[in-house]
Amino acid sequence: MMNSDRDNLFAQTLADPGLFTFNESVVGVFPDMIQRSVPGYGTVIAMTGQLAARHARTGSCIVDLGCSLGASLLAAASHPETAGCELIGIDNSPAMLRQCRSTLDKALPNNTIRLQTGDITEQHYDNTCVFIMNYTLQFIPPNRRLALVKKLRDALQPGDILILSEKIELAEPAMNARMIDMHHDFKRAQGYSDLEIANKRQALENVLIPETRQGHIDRLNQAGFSHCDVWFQCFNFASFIAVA
Ligand code: GEK
Repeated sequence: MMNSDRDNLFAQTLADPGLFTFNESVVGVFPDMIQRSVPGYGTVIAMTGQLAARHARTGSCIVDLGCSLGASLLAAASHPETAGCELIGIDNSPAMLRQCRSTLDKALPNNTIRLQTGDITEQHYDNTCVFIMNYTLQFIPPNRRLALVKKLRDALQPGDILILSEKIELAEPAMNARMIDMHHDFKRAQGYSDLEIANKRQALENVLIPETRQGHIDRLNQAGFSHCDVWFQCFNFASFIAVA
């Protein structure tokens, strides 16, 4: 794991909880926060690198959408098969990308990874073999998700892939409630207090909008992907592979 301050952003009762944003204070604790909040995160990032390596095509791009501090880019770059590809990270938080640049340069001096500040729904994409979108589509307004996924599909050749990881909702309400409880148990076991868990939940309300596994699979098919399935799930966090 990258070095990181401990996340205690939600440890106090919040007078004005506001909406969750990816600002400087989040950036400082981000690696600790995501590791202790997303069950299976380390596995997903490592396997993302492996999947990117298997699908790397020389002369094309591997693009990480919502790259945050570049964990997936580093995982991809650690495989020699990706050396013939251009690695690109896109994020709309300038604070996040500043820290990402310094993290990447420390870990991989002389790297040629390109970082772009911008909204992933507004970019033009082409000549890509692997799109990585780990825990980012959930922050895009639902009515803009299909257009984005279609754009990604159109920039891929048959056999190329999209790796998509998301917090999901379970179709059956009782099972959904159980999964949420299991996730909260995980966070408690990671040292978060009940107050922190409740505050974070409130801050993410209407900001992080999860969908069901089937909802994601239907959209991927509708966007023109030929095959898709879940390759990893831990509680209510799932990772999909969609093959163009
Ligand atoms: C990881 N993938 O470590 N355009 C660009 N970036 C965006 C947008 C947008 N419209 N909306 C949100 N972001 C990373 C983790 S974090 C997930 C991804 C989380 C960015 C936002 O700035 C943040 O860096 C990232 O998407 C989501 O595997 O914090 O739960």
